[in-house]
Amino acid sequence: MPKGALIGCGFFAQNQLHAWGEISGAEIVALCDRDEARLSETAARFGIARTYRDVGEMLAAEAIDFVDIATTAPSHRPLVEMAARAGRHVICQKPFAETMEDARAMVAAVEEAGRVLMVHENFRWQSAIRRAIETVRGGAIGEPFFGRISFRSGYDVYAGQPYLAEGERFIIEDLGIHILDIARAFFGDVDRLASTTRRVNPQIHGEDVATMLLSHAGGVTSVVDCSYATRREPETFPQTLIEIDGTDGTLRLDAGYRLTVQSGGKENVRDVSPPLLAWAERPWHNIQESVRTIQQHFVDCLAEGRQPETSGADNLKTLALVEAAYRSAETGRTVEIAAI
Ligand code: NAD
Ligand code: 89V
Repeated sequence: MPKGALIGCGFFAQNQLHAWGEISGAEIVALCDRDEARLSETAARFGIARTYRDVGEMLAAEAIDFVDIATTAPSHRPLVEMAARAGRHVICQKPFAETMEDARAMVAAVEEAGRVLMVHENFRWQSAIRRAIETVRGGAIGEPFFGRISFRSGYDVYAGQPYLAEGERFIIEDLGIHILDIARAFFGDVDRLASTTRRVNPQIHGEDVATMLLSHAGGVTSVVDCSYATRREPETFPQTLIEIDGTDGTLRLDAGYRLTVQSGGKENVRDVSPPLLAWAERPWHNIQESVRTIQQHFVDCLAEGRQPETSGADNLKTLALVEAAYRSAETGRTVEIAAI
């Protein structure tokens, strides 16, 4: 059974460790964090005895097959490159990198080492979104020609993740990245993107509202809109709402995980609420379930010798959309994705 080590015992890593406890075919045997308090608390909570404050020391001492990097983006490139040099497979949290240069270097390093690199891009793995993707791919609404993928909320994300209020970039890099990735999962590669951004909350440094218009290579036009400044009831955090028009019908994923397909004069409405895992809590249970699913996917890919759907190479295409969105908002121009 593959053995792994998790690096970064912070806010979100707790979900990853709970999920590892339920995944068959892999085991986390060591933990690393520079912060002694977080490291020892997490080690005690999950009963993992082997702990390190230094990643190099851990890689030298532990006979592990993979590392699960749960740190924030600035540390990703050095950590991924160290793991690649040590011949380990890698899962790395999103945002994979702050620049395309760093992202390409990480993909090249792991490829050169002949190992697997997956980005923990989990939103497309949420069960409700998966059901919608399968429905569209199965042809239920014919050929899609329009999509709107929308995430609007007033939830206080800064309480759990204070760094989100501090960066020059916020919503596109942190949350929009997931929503752009969902647009790619539905409609494929993107040729051009135009966007606008705005900061509504004066207490933060980056943008908390972004609206993006995507022209997909296959002919679909999609709108990806994100906001953490939307005060409405019911609060829908962290649900992504979806509407897709196809040549034969429409699909809607509405608030409350209600999936509606209208086609051929018929309407089918399903409740696609995610299960509440034993360790999960509302409203995060949607995201928490997807963590287990994506980590299981990684383990399955290792066992079967195939590339993960959200591989490092795949994620370069999502990151290019993030870069394009910032560039377009700054210049007021439509950006060709091939130029990123
Ligand atoms: P955090 O700041 O709470 O935790 C990060 C931890 O990493 C800290 O304890 C820090 O000490 C440790 N660390 C940083 N660099 C290190 C290094 N070089 N060696 C050892 N330890 C190191 O951050 P977080 O909120 O848990 O976010 C982590 C990542 O998870 C971010 O990239 C964030 O975007 C992502 N995230 C993803 C989701 C999702 O649904 N996929 C949700 C929330 C957060
Ligand atoms: O999923 C994430 O990356 C989180 C949040 C949902 C708060 O945006 O940072």
